[in-house]
Amino acid sequence: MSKTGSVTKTASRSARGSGRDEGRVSRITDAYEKAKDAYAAFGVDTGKAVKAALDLPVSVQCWQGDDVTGFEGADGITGGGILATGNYPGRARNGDELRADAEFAFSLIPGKKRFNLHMLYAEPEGKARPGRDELEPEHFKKWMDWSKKKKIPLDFNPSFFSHPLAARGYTLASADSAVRKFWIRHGAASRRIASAFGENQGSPAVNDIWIPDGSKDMPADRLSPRKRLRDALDEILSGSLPPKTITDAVECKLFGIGSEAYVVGSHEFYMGYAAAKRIKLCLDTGHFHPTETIADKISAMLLFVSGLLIHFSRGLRWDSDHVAVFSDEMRDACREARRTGALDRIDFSLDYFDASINRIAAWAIGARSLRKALLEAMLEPTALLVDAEKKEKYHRRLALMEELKTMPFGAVWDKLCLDGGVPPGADWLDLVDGYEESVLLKRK
Ligand code: RNT
Ligand code: ZN
Repeated sequence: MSKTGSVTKTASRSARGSGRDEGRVSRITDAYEKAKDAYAAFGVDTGKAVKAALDLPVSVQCWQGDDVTGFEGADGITGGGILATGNYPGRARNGDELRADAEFAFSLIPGKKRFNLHMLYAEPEGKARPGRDELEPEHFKKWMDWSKKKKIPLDFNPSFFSHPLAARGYTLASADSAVRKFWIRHGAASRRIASAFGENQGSPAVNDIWIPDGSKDMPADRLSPRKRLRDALDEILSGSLPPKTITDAVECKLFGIGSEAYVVGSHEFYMGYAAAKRIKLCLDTGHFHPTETIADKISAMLLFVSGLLIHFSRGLRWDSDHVAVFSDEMRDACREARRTGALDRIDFSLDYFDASINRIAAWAIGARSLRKALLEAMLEPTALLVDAEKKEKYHRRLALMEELKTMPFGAVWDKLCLDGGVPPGADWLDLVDGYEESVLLKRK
């Protein structure tokens, strides 16, 4: 490349990337002012909506940064139905790289962020690595220090997969009591670590229990594993920890790789369990039948569980973990979440892992999409819709819903990006290219 070419490229990168190019900013501001009037005609205050959307925390999943590998020396070997496919260069290989990548990704994602860790990402000192049932908060000291310094609260997950004791397909529901007890100790340890995160950050860390247990083919006994899972969960959750430090959640699933015929922790199982225990239920958008979406479940479940954790993912044929996008499902779920008026009981998070594209872009695509969907939800003139409904003017309700789809939403989104201090539009892509060149491609 010629010298001039490279200089021009760099200059345009930084101007577009920063979003501070004056012409660009004033074009965005002009478009926003017009959009503001258009929304005001429906009684919507765009300024308030932008602020409210920026204020909702989005929990970003650490595992997109390294293909759910973790730091146990597994080197890309996963199991228990967790399978990242693809071979894009630049995977984070240790905690420092993962933290650096996450920080860079955060600079592209507007609004409040949290970071979601798994037990696999412990960084114990010394040679002998403690077993997964022996891990303690001290093994996450680097994460906690980073979290405090960067003001990024942490969430957590026990890891019931990619482990020899998960190889037979059953963990907490295992008929082998030694296996089951190991995983019960693991689950209990994860809660103590999450609670330490909560203490450190001054707000609860969500600890989400998902297990892969299930059967490839039709089981003859569906009940016994479910009884064992119920009892194991009871044991794990019996440890009393200050509620201001930890929020317990359980995650259901329809099927996984190797558990096509039967999943112990199915939707009905955890729906019942979370309701009985008054804990949070995790709804992962990739964990239901292909035409089944989660939006309608939100208001139903909120009546019976303490709250919801939503994992935004994207099911595609056999996979439940494609990068989340601004889909009808995501938009419907965010709208429904807001309409319930219970946003304080709902945690928004991302759960996918794609190793075939730039991993930082994967983070940014999902998180920006989710923030967009939250903004769109905040911009809805819900009172108008409800009013039409109350008056049984259903044509009016439907017509308004249709009109709202073509509002100048993009202009408000760009303004949100500026207010959130991140690049508007597609400007962030050049920054990703720069980071790929200078950091990711140097990793061998
Ligand atoms: C798996 C669940 C679970 C995991 C993460 C890594 O199907 O969705 O949430 O994806 O914990
Ligand atoms: Zn999930």
